[in-house]
Amino acid sequence: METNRLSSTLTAALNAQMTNEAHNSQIYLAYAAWASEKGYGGIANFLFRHANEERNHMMKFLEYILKRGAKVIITEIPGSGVDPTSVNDCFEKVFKYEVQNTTSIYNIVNMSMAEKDWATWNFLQWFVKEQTEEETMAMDLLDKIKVAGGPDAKDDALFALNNELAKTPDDAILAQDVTVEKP
Ligand code: OFO
Repeated sequence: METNRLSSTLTAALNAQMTNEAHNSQIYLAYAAWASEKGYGGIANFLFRHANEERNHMMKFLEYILKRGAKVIITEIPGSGVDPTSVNDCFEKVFKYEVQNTTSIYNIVNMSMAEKDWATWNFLQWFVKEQTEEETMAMDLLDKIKVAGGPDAKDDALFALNNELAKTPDDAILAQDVTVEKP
């Protein structure tokens, strides 16, 4: 008896997204190692934690494909590309990759809607929210580096930023969580 509840199109798209999440994890991992090598332990810690988050996202896609009775296909994970040239470049790249990932998630949302596969549509809403959070996190990073001097940030400003990021919470605050008391 056929128990697969995913179309072949969505199976391919969800498998590809599973690999995208693994790829993003590799990128955070590489940037964390780069930051650590440069002596930015706090920034490295922040990026290592995000590498784990992306790995968790990969697992969610894997589990969803399995739970819907479809085939998980594990492929090669692309490399992380070239190292950042500076902290500013690192944060700009993080933002760029997060936006790319959002676009990719939105494409699968569109596909699930076209197929009226509401289970997949519903599953993906968690990621829509997560990507909003991660884009906010990346924008916050860019704001912080901008205040520190952007591409011209001096060592003392980078030192302060490094210390701050070691303690920065993993989750950004979303607009829908804001109240008058807690703006
Ligand atoms: Fe998987 O959340 Fe970012 O990319």
